[in-house]
Amino acid sequence: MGQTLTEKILDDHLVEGELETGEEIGIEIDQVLTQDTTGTLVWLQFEALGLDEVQTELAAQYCDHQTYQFDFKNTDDHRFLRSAAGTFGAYFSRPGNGICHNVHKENFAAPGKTLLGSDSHTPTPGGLGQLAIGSGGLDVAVAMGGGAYYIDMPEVVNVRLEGELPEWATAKDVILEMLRRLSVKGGVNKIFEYTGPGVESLSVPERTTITNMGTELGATSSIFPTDEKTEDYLARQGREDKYVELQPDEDAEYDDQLTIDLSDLEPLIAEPSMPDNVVPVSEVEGVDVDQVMIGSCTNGGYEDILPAAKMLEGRSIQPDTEMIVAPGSKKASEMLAREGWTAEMMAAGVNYSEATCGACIGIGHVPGSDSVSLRTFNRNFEGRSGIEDDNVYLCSPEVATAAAIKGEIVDPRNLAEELGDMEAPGFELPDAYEGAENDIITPDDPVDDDLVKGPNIGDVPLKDELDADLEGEALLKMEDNITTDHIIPATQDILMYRSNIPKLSEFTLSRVDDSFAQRALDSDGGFLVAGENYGQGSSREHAALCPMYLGIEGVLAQSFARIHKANLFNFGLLPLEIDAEDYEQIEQGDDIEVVDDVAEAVRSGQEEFTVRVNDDWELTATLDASEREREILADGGKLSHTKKKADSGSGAPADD
Ligand code: MIC
Ligand code: SF4
Repeated sequence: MGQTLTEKILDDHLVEGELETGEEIGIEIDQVLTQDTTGTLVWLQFEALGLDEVQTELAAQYCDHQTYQFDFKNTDDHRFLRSAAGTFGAYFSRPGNGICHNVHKENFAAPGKTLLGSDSHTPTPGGLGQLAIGSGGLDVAVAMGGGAYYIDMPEVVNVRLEGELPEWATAKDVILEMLRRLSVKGGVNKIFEYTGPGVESLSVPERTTITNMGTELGATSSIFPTDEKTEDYLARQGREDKYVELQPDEDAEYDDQLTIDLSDLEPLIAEPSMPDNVVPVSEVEGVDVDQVMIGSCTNGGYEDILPAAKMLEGRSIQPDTEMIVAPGSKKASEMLAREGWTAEMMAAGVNYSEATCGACIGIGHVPGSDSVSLRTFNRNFEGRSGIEDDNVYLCSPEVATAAAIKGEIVDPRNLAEELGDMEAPGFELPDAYEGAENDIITPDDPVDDDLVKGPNIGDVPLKDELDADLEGEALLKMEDNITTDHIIPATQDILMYRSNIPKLSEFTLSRVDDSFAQRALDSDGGFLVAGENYGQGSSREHAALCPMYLGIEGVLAQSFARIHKANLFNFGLLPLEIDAEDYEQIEQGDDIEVVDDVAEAVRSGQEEFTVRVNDDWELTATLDASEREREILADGGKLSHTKKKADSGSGAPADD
């Protein structure tokens, strides 16, 4: 039987298990990436594991999320990260050099290689045939130390692309169409493999817009085959030697299949406040727009900003609409500046930002109260922009720019007709990706060779082994699709404590209930209760670590998002699945007791647990975990588990 492209790459990297859907597999990791807000913990954990040198082919540390350095704590984090990269042997991309996914794509992404990153949009280089996966930071630290990365073998879904995109429809509309059809839960434990005749009509940057935002489907990864377009793209970066031809076998068998005819697509938009609230732009025409932003790891490339610049040439944006362009990389910025496009955009009224994530997580350009913001980003979770009750729409650069020109949401096809002289800008690659050559410090030429820790950089807390008795109050009951942005928001006031867990924990779930952290500290243990898809969104392991620090013992949810569930294991919190009826019946404040000898049951492979509520009624909860995950959980998390194994001589720190 033939293999899918995913299976081929996994097969090449398999160190444990078999490629059978749902079975746990261990794979070797070739490249890792981390960024500033998850990276500090990655390196502190790397240090705590007693590791002293990066073992992967390549490791890259980016400083991209909080580059404005409003507070010395951010600057100290960046200095620590530079020192860690220098000390342990990673590339260091300086603050302001751009978003990790964009800079990685421009400099290091390689077809056929595996990439693990402590950021949920790590799958971006799937657009050029790399198998890239997002994970919690501790998994990245272990992989960087030479350990395997473990996942349940995902279902591989074939997305067959046919036809070609019509004018004004873009790659963003392809992924918005996927979200419209499948929802933010539709990709959990799946890898989307794009095939079919439509693939060759898409350039690599268009493909990476699709693979990047596959994360919003909850997918483990997304990947395209490679072809002349991939080779040409790498050649423009001066990296043609990295090209490898990769295709699925003709008789490959997929777990599922869907077809998108590109020629049927039209400009789409995700309405507030979920990326899957997708409708045709024509349905929401006329909504007044206060702010337009082009940028992010989804649509912040040179090739994404160029269409906006072309649309704006010789025109002005509306006086009551602000438009901000935040390029994804300094290279893109430098190229656009050298070609004169930056000046064109400025002349049209655009504010030009440094290359940063920034506004995507509410750092800068926070929308005004009761206002509408159109963004080319990938997430519009409520409050993520920095203000509660925000109205953030997600769309392509073309739709965003049309709104800035008109001052309201408009289908760009209608605007073009109205203006008479605005052509569809199309999609164009630069002849050569050149610029920002001075902003990556190589491991061969490091600036520092010793760790530099400012006063805000603390230690990583450890948890004790799992107890036999687990009981406590249901401290918070939450609905479906709770994001890690709800659990630990990433806005500036909070983000600066990413390396200071006691302080950061004070903000845990504050967006849901601001009395939660104190109530958790005051109680002796306790549980969280949630609906479906708990922990979707960002990979931030702080969303498990902070509840752990506050004494939370476990989470009872209808279902979990993949990365967050792995993080719960990594920090020793028991993730139990419950059914919809029991979820309805449990109330906040109820007493929860897991009846069995929990430590023993977890280690022995028990799947069903009896949970007694208020000493009054019982429910059955399920623990879906591999043997490895059970050991980690019972030992009090992955750090304790790995240390324990090393102390007992049963494995090198990096063995798991
Ligand atoms: C995000 O888009 O939410 C982030 C900020 O990039 C996160 C990482 C983080 O929380 O630092 C992610 O996607 O993993
Ligand atoms: Fe940065 Fe936003 Fe991309 Fe996350 S989604 S990496 S915050 S640009």
